[in-house]
This record gives sequence, C-alpha cells and structure tokens, in this order.
Amino acid sequence: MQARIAAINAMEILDSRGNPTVRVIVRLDDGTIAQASVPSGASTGEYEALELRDGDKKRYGGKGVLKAVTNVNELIAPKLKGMDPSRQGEVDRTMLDLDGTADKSKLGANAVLGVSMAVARAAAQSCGLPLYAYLGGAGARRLPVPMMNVINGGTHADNSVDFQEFMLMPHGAPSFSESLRAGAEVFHALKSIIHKRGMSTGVGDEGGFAPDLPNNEAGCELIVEAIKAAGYAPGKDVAIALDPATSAFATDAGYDLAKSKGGVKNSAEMTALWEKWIGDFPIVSIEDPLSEHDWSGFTALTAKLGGRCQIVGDDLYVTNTRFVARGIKESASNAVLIKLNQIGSVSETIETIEMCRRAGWRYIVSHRSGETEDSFIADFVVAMGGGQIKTGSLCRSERIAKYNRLLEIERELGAAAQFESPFTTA
Ligand code: 2PG
Ligand code: MG
Repeated sequence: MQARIAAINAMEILDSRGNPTVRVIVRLDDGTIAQASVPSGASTGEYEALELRDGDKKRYGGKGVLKAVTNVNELIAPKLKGMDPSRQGEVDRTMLDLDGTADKSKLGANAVLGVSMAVARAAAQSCGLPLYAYLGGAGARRLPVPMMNVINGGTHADNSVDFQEFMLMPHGAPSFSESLRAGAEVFHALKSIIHKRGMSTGVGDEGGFAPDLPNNEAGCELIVEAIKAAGYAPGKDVAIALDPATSAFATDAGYDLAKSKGGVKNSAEMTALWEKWIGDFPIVSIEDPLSEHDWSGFTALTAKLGGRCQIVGDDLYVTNTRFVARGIKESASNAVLIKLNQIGSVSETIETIEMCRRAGWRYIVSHRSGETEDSFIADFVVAMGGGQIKTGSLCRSERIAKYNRLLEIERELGAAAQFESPFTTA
C-alpha cells in the first residue's frame, strides 16, 4: 500500500451508559481520515486486558480516560507515524512492544484497541474497500445469525433476575434481514405481553426489557410466548440463547441466586438446572453457564450437554489464545465469545478466531454492554465468517447501529450474501 500513517489523535467521548471512552482518529498521507470508538464491559472477565481509567474522582467518578488519550497522542502516535496502515500485524505488534506488559496496562487496552481499529478502517478506506471486504477478502459474504438480548438481568439491570441475558436467535429465517424482522416482531410482542401483565417495560443496559420476574425461568416462558404471539415457531424459527454470566454471582459458597432469592447452588446443581432448561425451552446456546474459575465444571458440563447445546466461554477465555488453548485441551466448551476489547487489538482477536477454526469450534463476535455508535463489529463478523453475532436488543441506537450496518452489507453483497443457521447445518 502506498499511503502511510500521517497522524493519530485520540479524544474522550461518552459511551451508551454515559461513561467516558476512547475515540481514535487516524489520518493517512493520502488524505484518508478514519475513526473508531472503543466499547466497555460491566460484567468483565478477571483476565481481560486492562481498560485504563484515570481514577481521578473529581472527573466522571474516576472513570475518565484522559491518560489513555494522552498515551495515544504522545506515545503511540509518534511510533506509528510513517507506517503502512495495511500492515495490521506490524502496527499492532509495535504497540504491544511499546506497552511491554501482558495485559496492556501501560498504554491501556482502550488506547491500543482504538488505534488498532481506526488503522484497519483507514487502510480499508484508502484502498476503496468496505471494511468487511478489506479484513475478510473476496470470500467474506456470510451474514451472522443475531443473538438479540431482549430480557436483561444480572449486573445489566436493577431487577429480580439473576441471569444477565435472555436472547432471541431467529436462526430459521432465509436471510439476515428476515431474521432481523423476526427478532423485532418478537421484541414488540414481548413488550405487549410484559405491559399486559402490569410489569415494567423499561429497558436495561443492552436495550432488553428488565421486568421484575417471579423467577428466572419466567424469562424463557415470556420469550416462548412472545415468539408464538408474533407468529413464529419456537425453536424452529426463533430459538433462545442465554448468557447467565455466572461469574458475576459466583461466591465462595457457590452460585448465589440472590436477586431472585433462588438460593445457592454448586456447580453440579447449576449444570442440572441448565439440563432441565434445555429440556423445557428451545435453548440452542448457553454462554458462561458456570464461572470463569470453574474449569472442571465446564468440562463436565460440556461432556453432558455439549451435544445438545452450544456451550460458549466468555469470561472463561477473555478472547485470549492462552485460555482458549486450555479450553480446547480440556474440552471446556465448544464455542468462544469474541470481544475485541477483552484482548485489545484487531490482530490478536483474529489469532483467537483462527485458533477456534483450527479446533472446529464456533465463535460469536460480540458487543459490550457499554457501546458507542461505532459499528466495527458488524463488518468484523462478516469478515471473520463465523455466522453469529451478539449485539443486543432491538432498540437503542448503539445496538441498532450494528444491525443497520449488517443490512447495508447484506444489500451490498446482493445475491452473494449467505445466511444459514449454525445449528441446523452442524
Ligand atoms: C457479556 C457482555 C456483553 P459486558 O457478558 O457477554 O453482553 O457483557 O460487556 O458487561 O461484559
Ligand atoms: Mg458474557
């Protein structure tokens, strides 16, 4: 590539929760200007790369990101100036060397990732390619089946539900746009049902409803009812995916279902709960069914349920090849959640995906609960071809931005666009 990196600038912006995050603007010497914004999680895995926050209680309660911004402007920018933006691996490696820590704690993973994504986008723009085609090549044409988080609980909502995410997966649709339509129709049917029952239709962090439910199962029951009310067949047209995010309520005593007053369960009891739920509801995928420290529990659970259900590791792996390699060795799951900011650069995220592919594992590209209007992951999921994305509910523009970008990509691909259920073809 002819163009070279001419300037890199960062600024502090706000995310969907009103917390500061990093935006990076990259300018190339051919006049190209591209930017990227970094998301932020709430139920974070213990071994995620470090999100650098200022800690100055006088600004944003300590959550400011001015140090990360300064690190981009003063440390990273001078190092990358003059580099070829299409050499993504070299750009990312230069930042990793400059940082020198295992968890990017010197520069901040938010600083490094913002630059990494903005450089990829600038390179794509400079060579006149859409981001998905630049990152994925001419073969990138698979649109993902969405996991749509329509009932929020756990740390994402102030309600009586222990489990963080109850998601729709409209996997029986013939195309992405029809899948999105099914999801939106079920979402609105769900709203009417919740409203009729006299419960709150206010939404949680990812735009899903957050009612106080009598128990956790009621989340699945409501969704099945809504799928039927919208005219779809539960399981066949629209299935359920869960992310209970159990690390968030794992205590020394066990899994404490405190929000629903459901008592404390050990690993085997939680596994039995999931087995029952898989039998009772059309569940095709469960993420973090056990805590990130319960490796042996994960292996036992996958041996028992992995043939009937996709078992996804999120906090367990934190998009890090070190942990995914262990998971593959110990058959701890059969799929991995992929979040760019857990590891902190585009190239390392791709390495993790390559490891999944080699093992024959599925991978799901995911948003964070704190998001921005940046739709990078929509292009990224098509580029990587894994066929599954988790990007929130059917309301709130930071979630919808990703769906709308996928609609654009589908339109642009035209007849070449591919959409298939990962569950019926496996
Ligand atoms: C998760 C995510 C995204 P957070 O647990 O999978 O839904 O939540 O970004 O808060 O970690
Ligand atoms: Mg998760």
